[in-house]
Amino acid sequence: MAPSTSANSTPVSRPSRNDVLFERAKALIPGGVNSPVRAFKAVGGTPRFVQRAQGAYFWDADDKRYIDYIGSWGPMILGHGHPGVVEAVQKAALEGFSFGAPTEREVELAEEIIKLVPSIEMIRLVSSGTEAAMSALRLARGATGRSKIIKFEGCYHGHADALLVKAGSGLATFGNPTSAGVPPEVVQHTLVLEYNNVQQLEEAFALHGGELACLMIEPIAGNMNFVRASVPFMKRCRELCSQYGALLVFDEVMSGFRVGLASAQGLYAQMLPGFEPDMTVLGKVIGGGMPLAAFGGKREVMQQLAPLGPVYQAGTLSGNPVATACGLATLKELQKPGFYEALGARTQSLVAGLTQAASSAGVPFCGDSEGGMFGFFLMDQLPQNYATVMTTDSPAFNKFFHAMLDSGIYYAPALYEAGFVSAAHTAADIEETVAAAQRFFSAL
Ligand code: KE4
Repeated sequence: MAPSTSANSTPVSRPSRNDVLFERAKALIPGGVNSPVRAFKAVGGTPRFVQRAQGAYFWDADDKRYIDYIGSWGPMILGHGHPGVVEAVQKAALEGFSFGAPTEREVELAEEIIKLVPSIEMIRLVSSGTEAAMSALRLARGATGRSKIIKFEGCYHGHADALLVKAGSGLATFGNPTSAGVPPEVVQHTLVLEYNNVQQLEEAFALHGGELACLMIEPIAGNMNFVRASVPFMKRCRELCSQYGALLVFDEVMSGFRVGLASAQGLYAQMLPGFEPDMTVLGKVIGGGMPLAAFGGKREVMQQLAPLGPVYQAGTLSGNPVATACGLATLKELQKPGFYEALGARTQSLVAGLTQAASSAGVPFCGDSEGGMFGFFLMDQLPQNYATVMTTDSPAFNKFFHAMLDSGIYYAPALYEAGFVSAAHTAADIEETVAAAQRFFSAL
């Protein structure tokens, strides 16, 4: 609350502009937000309305500064307002906002992504991760002539109907919708399994393998905070997909170019020689904060897409000329020598500092990170699946979240979300963050 003085000069507290804006927004926009997680429903309190951002920081409607560990949920890997990216976007905007016609920059971005992701031979640009995952799913079904798919509890692939599914009551039963408005028959082909459960995976393929179009997975699951697919589990995903002719689809919307230049698939290729997915879904970082996502894979699959093949997919703003300029400028910066080494070390220092702060106060705490993506849990051991993640003491998390927010540290407003460090975060920012956590944990 920002105090002010009334006529009799006694200080009166003026409502926060965040509160005022939130009330205005709630009257016009469902929940006052354009994406549910922004509403702070999981943690309570008033969302911070961002007025401006620069580098590792943003300033809210009360002009309070926060160290930003969300970075638009992943895209802002360089930090906000990187000069090279701003310049590229400004130049592109002056040349035209949208044409609905092919441009050279779409070709350049396709070339750049294909150069950096060897498993991708052809790629289609779209405007959001949801659109990319939905299109990849349709393509997998069209290319295989099969309807059934496997996804995993705790993995989020955007809000396309067929992917808004929770686990059924067993292997034989397929998913139930997680959202109203999704008819059960739309998800009847979606089988939801437990992440990292090899036995369940084997059983599902034994039962349904010949009917499976694809298995879609977040290789590092940022939608249940930060859970890695174990190497044995990922090895079996690859082997079983190959054995039964299902496509292995990596949803790297969050992990793509965030965990490393070769994305998560590059990490698994180091541990499983020759490993690669059949299709990859990308977003966030490749747009640098502008609406741009993509899906790509082997030529023989991708050529099933219209206008070449029978699988229809389209988009007015696909490959938008301003968004592609933003994405290209971002990818250019990521390839500079030492970029990920420095980013990874900075992120690791954050997780190590937070863990130390908690453990020195006797608070159960563990965390993990890869590149510029991290997660932490108020528990002793890193969870391996969604059910374990959700055993987190959420009131305790919410208390931590708000204490950090009050200290000007902005984490994801939900315990099942990952966090992100940018190249703009400094050692001093990490020290400030860890100090705030130390104050909180030692006061418990
Ligand atoms: P979008 O449609 O939100 O661009 O992307 C959907 C999506 C697909 N796949 C993965 C692995 C994702 O993480 C996402 C979106 N991530 C969320 C954060 N958990 C975006 C934040 C939001 O929904 O507002």
